[in-house]
Amino acid sequence: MPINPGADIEVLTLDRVPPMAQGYVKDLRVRWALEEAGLSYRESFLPGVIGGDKGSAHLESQPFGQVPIYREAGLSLFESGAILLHVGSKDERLLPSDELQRARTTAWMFAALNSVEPFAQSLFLVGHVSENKSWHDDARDAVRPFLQTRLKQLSAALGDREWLEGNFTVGDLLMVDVLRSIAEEALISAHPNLTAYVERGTARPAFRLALAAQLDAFERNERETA
Ligand SMILES: N[C@@H](CCC(=O)N[C@@H](CS)C(=O)NCC(=O)O)C(=O)O
Repeated sequence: MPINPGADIEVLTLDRVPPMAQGYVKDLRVRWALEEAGLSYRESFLPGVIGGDKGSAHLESQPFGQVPIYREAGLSLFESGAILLHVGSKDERLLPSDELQRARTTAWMFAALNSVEPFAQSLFLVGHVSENKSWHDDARDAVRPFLQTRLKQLSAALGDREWLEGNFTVGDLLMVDVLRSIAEEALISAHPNLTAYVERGTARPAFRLALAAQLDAFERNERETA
């Protein structure tokens, strides 16, 4: 339901990415939150490759030349965390209106973005840039323990709860999206409660719709420019 070319909310993403990144571009988080909230949005696509130079219009909206970008009635936002705080503020199921619960939810958002994602991305980046180098395995071996420690700590913090704080919130949405992007499956499967947590998150209808929308868009863009 939420994709609607006439919607006020606009989500901008790259028009194409390599196959291995499809399904993992961070506009997915925004699409997922909008689906959870039942808010309609339209999609727009920016030219450019990951890591490549971006045009000045793109840099004006996102100083680092990245996506997602979110627009709505005079507001232009970058950084997926900031966008999810904004979308969450429209639906108290995603970001509780109770002050204390909202503060705890926000802490988990920062935890996902600041305490877990940097290690997940380092492992990916190191693996990627060292792909054809003799030090590939050594580089990954050096980074992996940091992520393993974080996952062990997260697993202990989650325990046998369904979600991080009572009900599903944008804190869970971000954490699940970070965890599902970890390239080495074994790191997650070492913790059955994290495996189950990611499965619960990605089984949500809103996640399924968001993923399908992102994959459809890349397929459509490729077909149109073929
Ligand atoms: N901290 C940013 C990271 C966004 C990000 O990593 N975007 C990637 C796609 S998933 C991107 O746009 N890469 C293009 C580039 O860096 O050139 C956020 O959470 O919004």
